[in-house]
Amino acid sequence: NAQVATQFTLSTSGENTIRLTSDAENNADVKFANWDKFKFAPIRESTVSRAMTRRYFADLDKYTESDVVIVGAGSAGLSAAYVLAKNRPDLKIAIIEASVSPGGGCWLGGQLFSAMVLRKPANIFLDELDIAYDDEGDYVVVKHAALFMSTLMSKVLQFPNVKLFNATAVEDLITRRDETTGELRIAGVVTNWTLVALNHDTQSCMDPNTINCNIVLSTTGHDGPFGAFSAKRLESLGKAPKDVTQGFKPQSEQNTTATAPADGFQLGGMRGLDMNKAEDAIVKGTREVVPGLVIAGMELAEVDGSNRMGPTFGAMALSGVKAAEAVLNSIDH
Ligand code: AHZ
Repeated sequence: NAQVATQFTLSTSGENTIRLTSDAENNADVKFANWDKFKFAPIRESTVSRAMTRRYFADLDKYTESDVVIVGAGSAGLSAAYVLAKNRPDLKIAIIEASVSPGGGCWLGGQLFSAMVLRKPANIFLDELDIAYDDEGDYVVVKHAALFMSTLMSKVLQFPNVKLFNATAVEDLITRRDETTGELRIAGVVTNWTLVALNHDTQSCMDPNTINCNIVLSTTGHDGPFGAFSAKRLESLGKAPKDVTQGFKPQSEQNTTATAPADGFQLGGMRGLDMNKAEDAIVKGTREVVPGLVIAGMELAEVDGSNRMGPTFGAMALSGVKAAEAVLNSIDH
């Protein structure tokens, strides 16, 4: 008997039942619920308020000391969050996203087109997430960028050790100077509701909130109202990245003993579009830029002066994977 029956019970009365029966021989036989008798379970309004606020403030309390803070929930930040949360359930991972809707620039492939291109070997990450694609040889195509983003986001949000605080902007970094070495270290982030952060000019001072952590992973994309935030803060601190002073160079050409120029650090600034150069440079350049701060994704192009890649997304996923490695390396050593 090829009959398949699915039953969704909407109330315990047994009357409000949706029964969907598909019969291979007689096509679909759909029996609808008795909607006249339909009724939700009762609730008091304050119960809804408490259900939300109690959990939110418990999360704020819990994550105010985090192991990792990820700034920006775009493709790079969420890819890193996935790898970190999956491999290290012992870590508390807070994701701070300025927008109400997380996902960054990864809801469309490019312009207004749905399909999303990733160059190999980034398909390995799609396999890990169980996302289907067309294999076109050197590259693969996911039928809709939103399929990639929604799958990634849904997996990240299900990890018990991850909390996403959206509609919240990082507006500064917590910095500490090591008393013996004099070295500057990033020790957390300064946050505010995004709507407040956008209105500092129109309101009297509204002080921010803070989160301390062992390491910040900044993935705020390229320059914009909030974007490239940590890179710009580093510049204002006159703080040179650890490996390069200006412009991305292949590892072999990097002067690892380079120090900040006397007049401070200048951002490289994102350069013009070159898919072949850009994606390799972002993945290779992903690193702990200064102690306590890993930068990944397109924000790195602002630091290193590397090219933009436009609508190919493999580098965002794999930069996230490499960033997770850099975060763990920093935490464990
Ligand atoms: O809202 C931003 C977005 O979701 C968020 N964000 C930016 N500044 C923030 C701040 N505090 C909290 N100060 C902040 N959140 O960071 C997210 C960045 O996502 P994204 O998709 O823009 O960056 P990405 O590096 O993950 O991916 C970039 C993909 C590319 S490449 C490219 C090009 O070459 O032109 N364009 C895009 C969008």
